[in-house]
Amino acid sequence: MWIATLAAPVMVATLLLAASPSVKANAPSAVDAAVKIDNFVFGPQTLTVPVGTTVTWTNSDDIPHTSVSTDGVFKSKVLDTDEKFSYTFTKAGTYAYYCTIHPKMTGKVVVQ
Ligand SMILES: [Cu+2]
Repeated sequence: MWIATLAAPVMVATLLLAASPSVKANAPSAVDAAVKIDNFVFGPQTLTVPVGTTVTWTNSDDIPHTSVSTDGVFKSKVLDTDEKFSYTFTKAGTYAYYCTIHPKMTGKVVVQ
């Protein structure tokens, strides 16, 4: 009796924990994803998304950055703090990009 009372909430918690990742995995294809620019880093550095996803870069840094495709597929303007740039990926592939102001800042979008 005592054990059953204790076990019930634990079981509920376990079920909730087990359920949350599968809920995400079963959700319809994402239509948007985000890259945050902060402290001279694109995060996540590699973003994997389904075809048709709109990716939005947000500059959370206090200095300007850009997001420019290495292959010329997309090119943001200079983004000041809190400015955003979006691009919709309609073809599968790997899209490397960098910040033209700080070329050592690089990132990648993998479209599947
Ligand atoms: Cu930069």
